[in-house]
Amino acid sequence: MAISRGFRGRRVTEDTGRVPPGQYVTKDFPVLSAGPTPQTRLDSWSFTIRGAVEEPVAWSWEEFRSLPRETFTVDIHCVTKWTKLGTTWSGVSLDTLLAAAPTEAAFAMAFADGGYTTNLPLADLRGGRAWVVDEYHGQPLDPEHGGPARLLVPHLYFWKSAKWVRGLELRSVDQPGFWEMFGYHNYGDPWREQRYSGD
Ligand SMILES: Nc1nc2c(c(=O)[nH]1)N[C@H]1C(S)=C(S)[C@@H](COP(=O)(O)O)O[C@H]1N2
Ligand SMILES: [Mo]
Repeated sequence: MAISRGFRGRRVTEDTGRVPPGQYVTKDFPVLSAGPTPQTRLDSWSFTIRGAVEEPVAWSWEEFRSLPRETFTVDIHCVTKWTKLGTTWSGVSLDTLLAAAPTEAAFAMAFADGGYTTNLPLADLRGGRAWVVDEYHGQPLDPEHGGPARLLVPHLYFWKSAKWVRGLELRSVDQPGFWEMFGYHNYGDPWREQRYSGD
């Protein structure tokens, strides 16, 4: 049987430097949700930064859409071992959002419609490494992939990229989010294979 070159996984080998240990490359975009896809009307959507801030700050959908935007291409890595290379997103940098909420806090809990949460060091949301995205490859983000807007933190495993994100609660003390409470690693660096607590 003839096997076409494209099916032998050469691409995986070529891109070895881009694929973290234990991951395989997929062209699909799997959907992984712990519950049903919430339906949030844009006129009742907001993104809020609250908690350890002087004043909570919130953006309506219109306000969010008028913030300075970035389009960027990154690789994403799911703890279930798929990696998707070269995904292009548009949205607002967390640097832009956090600039409106001066804080001494070192941690954030992202919260989302449907009740999902995930915890991150605030430092990982700064430095041009994290966004709230609402477009994928030039189209509005599909609800099943987190639309209208999701967190995107591509340098950590994809469970840290909360779909249907509605805000951040800033905290001086770190606490585990949804999957972190169920045994996922607290930090989740794919290059160090921090999949489960104890890794
Ligand atoms: N709100 C919410 N965000 C979530 C999840 C979820 O269940 N609910 N699953 C996480 C996990 S485990 C992964 S791998 C990615 C999957 O995103 P996708 O469905 O767009 O591939 O979303 C993350 N964000
Ligand atoms: Mo995941």
